Amino acid sequence: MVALWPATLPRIQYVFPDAMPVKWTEKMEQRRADIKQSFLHAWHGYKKYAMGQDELRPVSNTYINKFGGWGATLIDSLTTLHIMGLDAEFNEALSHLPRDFHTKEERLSVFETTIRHLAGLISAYELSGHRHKALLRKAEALGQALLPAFDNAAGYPSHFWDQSRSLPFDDKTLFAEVGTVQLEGEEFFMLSHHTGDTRYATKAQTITEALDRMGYEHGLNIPGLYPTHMSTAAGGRFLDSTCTLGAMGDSAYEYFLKQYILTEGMIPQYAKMYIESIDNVKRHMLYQLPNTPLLFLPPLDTETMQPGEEMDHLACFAPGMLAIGAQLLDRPDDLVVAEGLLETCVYMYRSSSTGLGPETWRVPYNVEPYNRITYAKDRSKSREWWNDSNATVPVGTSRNMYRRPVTPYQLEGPLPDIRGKPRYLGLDPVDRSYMLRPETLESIFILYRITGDPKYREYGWEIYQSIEKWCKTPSGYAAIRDVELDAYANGTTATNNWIDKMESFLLAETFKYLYLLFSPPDVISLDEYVFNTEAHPFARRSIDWVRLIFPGQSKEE
Ligand code: DMJ
Repeated sequence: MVALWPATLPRIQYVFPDAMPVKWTEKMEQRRADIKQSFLHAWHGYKKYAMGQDELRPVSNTYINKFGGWGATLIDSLTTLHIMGLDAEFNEALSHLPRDFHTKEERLSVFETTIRHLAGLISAYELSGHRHKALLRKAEALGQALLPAFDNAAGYPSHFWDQSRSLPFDDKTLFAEVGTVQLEGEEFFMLSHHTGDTRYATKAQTITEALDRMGYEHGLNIPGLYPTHMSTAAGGRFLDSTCTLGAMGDSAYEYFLKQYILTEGMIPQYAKMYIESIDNVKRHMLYQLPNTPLLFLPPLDTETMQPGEEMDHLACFAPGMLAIGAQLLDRPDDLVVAEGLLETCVYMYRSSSTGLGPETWRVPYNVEPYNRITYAKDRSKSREWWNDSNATVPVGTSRNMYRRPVTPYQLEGPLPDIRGKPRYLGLDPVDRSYMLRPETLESIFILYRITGDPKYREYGWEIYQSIEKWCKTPSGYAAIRDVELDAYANGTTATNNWIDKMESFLLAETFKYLYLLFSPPDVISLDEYVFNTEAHPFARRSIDWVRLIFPGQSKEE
């Protein structure tokens, strides 16, 4: 691991007790070991049937290329291999890195290539102590291959890029993709930092400046609530009015905050943009199911002010983001909201017959706009939503904010099962597939590290067991068609619920967050690292970010 340094921003993680009871520690270590074996199962299947290709197809034992054919899973797995201490596998993976980054694909996703490949390479370079220069050389080659995709009037990354003709697929892109390359701007910042070539950081900052200047004339109806579709033509205006923290919007908000962390608070602009967005998200987009702790974050049409009817799994990254922002920017209510949103995401897992969460679900018709005071009252009178009156699980813990002592070893045995119970009225899955997505586990990991509440480990463990039960194939892990398997008549089995698909984020994110959830809290501490949206950690460090991002200017100028 790279050398650590004292952060100047407020502490993020909970102060965990130095020693835990041996029995409890052993149990957590066993879980961590099991998760590592699961990751290895997927890695070995990929290695056997798909090494160097983008994705294993875990049912047919074939492969598919859809990210340039450069070995998306291989590159996306590097950081997890390293964190899990799988040195032989890590070194073997290095010998299979692509020779170059040329592709004949007409629709190369600039966003996916940046978050998976570019971030994967730079983060692996850092984690392995800067020893493997090939990782940095590859990252630079990839960075150079991607730069022309920003050559449009707006300076935004194209959505799809035709590399061989050096042409965009069309003149449209997505807010999540525009906003996210800022951190890949982190990658781009990091690339500039490691190579000394400031072009990457400048590209990223140009986008931040453009977003920061956006107003009504660009199609922005409410400050900080950016719609999803954007034009890459001059002016770079929005093409629709729907704002979401789910698909097509998600990681841009995440990156406002993470850029602030990466640059160690030296550039207040990022925090300002984050706060503006989150304040308006809470004001206009957040709902509570009355008398429950469940919160919802559906999309909003910022023109008609009509909320969407569904919430998607992708939005379940938001609790983790809000919790980190709460700690760093002294926003205690954001932690309350984070916990409430995560309860909803977890509820969708725990209430399904497979224990896995659907891709999308309906927001109940009787939700009410979030109100801090009503919500606090409802929370104080309701016990944990899954805790029956006769349940015996003591989950009394603390929130880091208030620094009460935590007693994780009191949590013995499984959480009460709620599967037999009817769901809250109207809270039903819509798209019932589970795509092996990480967002809920990501937030569970972050909330655990921030609150120290042991229930989060139990939530994570249940999800892991469900993945093992329903998704494991002889060569890897498959996405599944229906999290409500019982809905199938005629004895449908786990096997014919499988989809022949194993996205690289299973190895990059899902298993990594699970593994870290059961690791000691100083393993990739949130006070030392910031994750990109694909769970590749970058070491926080004290460098002259201002000079890097605004070349030619110094702090004094
Ligand atoms: C990942 O590639 C990243 O987490 C991205 O930000 C959103 N979608 C997938 C996982 O669901």
